[in-house]
Amino acid sequence: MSRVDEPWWKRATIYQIYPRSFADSDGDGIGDLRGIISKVDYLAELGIGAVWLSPIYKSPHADNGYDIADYCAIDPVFGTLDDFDELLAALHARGIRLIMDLVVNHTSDEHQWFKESRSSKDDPRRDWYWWRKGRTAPDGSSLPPNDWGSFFSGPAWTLDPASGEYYLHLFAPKQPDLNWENPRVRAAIHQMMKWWIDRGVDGFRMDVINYISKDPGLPAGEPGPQGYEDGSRWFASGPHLMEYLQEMRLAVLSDPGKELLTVGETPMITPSQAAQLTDHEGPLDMVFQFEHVNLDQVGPDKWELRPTSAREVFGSLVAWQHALGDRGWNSLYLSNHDQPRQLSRFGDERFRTRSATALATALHLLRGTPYVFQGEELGMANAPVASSEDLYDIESRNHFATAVAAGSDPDGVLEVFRLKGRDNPRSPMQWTDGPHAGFSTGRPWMPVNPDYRTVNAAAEAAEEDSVLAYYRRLIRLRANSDVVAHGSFVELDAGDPNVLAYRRELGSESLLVVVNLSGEVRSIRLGDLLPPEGGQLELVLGNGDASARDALGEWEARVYRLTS
Ligand code: ISL
Repeated sequence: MSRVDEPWWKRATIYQIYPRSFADSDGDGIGDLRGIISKVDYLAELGIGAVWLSPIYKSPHADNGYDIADYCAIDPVFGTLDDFDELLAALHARGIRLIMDLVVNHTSDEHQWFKESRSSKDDPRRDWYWWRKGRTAPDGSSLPPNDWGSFFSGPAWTLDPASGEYYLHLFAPKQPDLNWENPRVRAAIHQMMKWWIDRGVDGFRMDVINYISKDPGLPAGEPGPQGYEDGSRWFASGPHLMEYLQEMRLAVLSDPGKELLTVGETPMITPSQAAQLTDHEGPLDMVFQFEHVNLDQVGPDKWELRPTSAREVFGSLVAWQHALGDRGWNSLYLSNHDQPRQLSRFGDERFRTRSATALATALHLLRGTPYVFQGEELGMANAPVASSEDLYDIESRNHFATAVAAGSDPDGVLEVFRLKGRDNPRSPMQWTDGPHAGFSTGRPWMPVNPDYRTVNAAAEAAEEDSVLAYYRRLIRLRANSDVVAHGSFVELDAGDPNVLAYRRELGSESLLVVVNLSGEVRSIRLGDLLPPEGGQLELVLGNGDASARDALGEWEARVYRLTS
């Protein structure tokens, strides 16, 4: 396949920026667009092909911007539309595309649409949201229409006293769900997306996009956490999902001259559903599935945890390699703004550089598109949580209050947040060893991780064997390699469950990847990992000295090109 007719996102690495924590230009302690502009050369040097920019739209920030009050306005805390246009031009000038975060399962309750919808039962926008009468309890009191729980604790319904009706919010009460059954809602979203495309953006990451089609009866769910029902069987991947996404693709995303990327965030999606959404006729290019990042969850309660390991995580990712094969396309990620930092969760801070680069090697050379969450390329670790004062995320703050009120030990709840809370990845980017790690000249909205004095971009840019230097090499290897972008995936048995081994093959080209996903030395038999026709091994990338042919050091990763 020539480079001309391949989709650009099969060769690119995509970098997620959480604007609040990336770079602050005006000293208010919150990252902003001009801060990102000041870092575009850093992004270009990293070699990424696109930026996924988490929400920058007008918002009351109940959920750090995933509660949008105006889809076509930049929130003043992040800057202006002129700043946005300047950032877009600066990225494009460096060959970097920009993917916007599309949050359209819900709006903010401060969006004009919701204000009108709530104003009266007869308002033309009433059915732009899910309004329902409540039930009556035996004692005559009012109950929500069903017992679905919110992802952010409490019920998924809030009573509007003025109308006596309840509105649905799968997340916070300040995030009312849009009613996608209504064609006027869909048309308004399409119009907004076209507005951003006309402004020059290169695609969308679609927030919980498989929640937009719900069973209109909103039936009772299964027993869920905190005594509420888990309604996900009725709101995830509902009856009209394919229809709504195909309609969106035709209406907005099919301009052949634009090569727009669509990546859907799809919690609970199965491999067959993902293949249907992302195959050649599918409406999306790829999806974020959650199997590997939920292996540590027991049942429907996110906070009921069990131990997991890097090997188990990659076992799941390998299964998805087979499941999508050449039918669909995988997003490859281990962390993001909702997931703990992969070094702390799946790696080993005692082997920081080795384990950070081992995880990256194992992930990036799989078949799919890799995503790097800001700071991952530095080996940044989870933000410390000493007390409930260190909880900033609405999901964690609500759960902490609910769990402690129900009698849970506060320290036990904090320990669970240290393992799975969404504050873990959100501490400010660590640029230098100076005040506030060079993130801001003011007091950051969230403390910088104290390890910034040694873990920072400036220090690592100067070191040949730093995590940053390795990521630059790894990202360029993918960008310049047809076999990584387009090759098949061949799973191998390295003879040790802690060693991940696979080949990527395209015609006569073949890469062999072997990674020790543990903190112990492991023996391997490289000869057993060659294809039937054999071949010579040429080391093209590694995080160790590769001196022992048949033994991998702790967290050692090697990539060989096979030559006949
Ligand atoms: O917390 C999670 C990871 O375990 C998920 O439940 C996450 O909340 C879910 O994937 C939805 O995430 C997206 O939508 C939310 C927003 O809070 C997240 O930041 C966003 O990524 C509501 O918009």
